[in-house]
Amino acid sequence: MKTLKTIMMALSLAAAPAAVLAQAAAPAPVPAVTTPEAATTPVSPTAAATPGATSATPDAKEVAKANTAPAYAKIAPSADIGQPIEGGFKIQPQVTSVGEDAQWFHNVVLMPIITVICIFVLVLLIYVAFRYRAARNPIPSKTSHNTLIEIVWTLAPVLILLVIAVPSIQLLAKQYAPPKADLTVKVIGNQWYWTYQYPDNGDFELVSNMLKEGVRKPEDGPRLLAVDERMVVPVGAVVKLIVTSNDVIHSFAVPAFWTKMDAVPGRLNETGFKADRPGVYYGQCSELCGARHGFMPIAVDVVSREQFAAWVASKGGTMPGAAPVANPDATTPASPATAGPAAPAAPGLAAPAPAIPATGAAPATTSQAATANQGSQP
Ligand SMILES: [Cu+2]
Repeated sequence: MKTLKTIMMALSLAAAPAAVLAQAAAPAPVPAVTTPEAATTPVSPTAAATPGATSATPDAKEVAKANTAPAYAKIAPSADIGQPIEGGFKIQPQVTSVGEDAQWFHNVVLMPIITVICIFVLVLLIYVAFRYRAARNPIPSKTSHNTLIEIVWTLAPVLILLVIAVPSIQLLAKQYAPPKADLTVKVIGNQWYWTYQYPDNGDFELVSNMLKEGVRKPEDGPRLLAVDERMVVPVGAVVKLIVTSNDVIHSFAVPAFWTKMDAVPGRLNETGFKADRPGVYYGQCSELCGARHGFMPIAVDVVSREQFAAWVASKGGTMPGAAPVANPDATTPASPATAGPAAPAAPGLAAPAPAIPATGAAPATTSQAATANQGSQP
């Protein structure tokens, strides 16, 4: 037995340096990481800004530039919503109905109950420590049973838990049974940036990197939260998020939506939200994922349906059912973009404008690593 123990200890000691080396190797130095990641970043249909893609379809892009699509302008963030505030310690203002319910549950049910219980227990402790101290109470009571008080201290917590359980289970049910989605966005975590795919809109893809200081402008958002490519969704639309990862476990979290979902390699997780108020909403990766975990923020633009359609067009995507539904004057010739794979029509998300690849092609932001913003900003 002793021999076995010795062998096990020797083995674990021998393995320790190897384990340390393996861990040290994982977070590779930043400069070295840049190039391989740039190479491994998946090439997207909208990667027209990269040199290779541009040369592949020069004609289509020229035609697109000649067309007049409604321009999409990034909306400016406002300090009172969708981002942390200086000295703030409360839950961010919620803009989804699930978030509002959760906030109500926290503020109206949980916090008062916790506060009352904590104060009650504290007062009891202070009273007992003072009243029954040795100097004041030299002969202690030998009472060991009291039926009434035992019933009370068993029933009271049970009742409190029941009061909490009802709204809690209702909230869980609401979170996990969302209404039918109007729009699906596939969210992919990468070390250390996010990619967003829009399968309902021609399956284009965005690569979203944090904007470094010096590149970031005030209208991009706060430091460490501003990104070059924001996810854009229409206001009031039920958005289904399919969340996964390319490398390690990340977590997609936007506090103002009450949305948080792990991005696990090889697995598709689903969550969603329906934002009821336009604006820019920031979040962060919420699963420790490596050296630059703190530098892969999330920014979501919630915009009107018209703006969303314009944005989709600016990315070379299409709106589902755009041609038959949204364009009453059918004289408009079919644009090259409408020849894309037809996605199932989402009711209420029809485009108000013909789906035409936009003029304002995105700057070359799609093939960079998380650390790079070189040349990506005008
Ligand atoms: Cu991460």
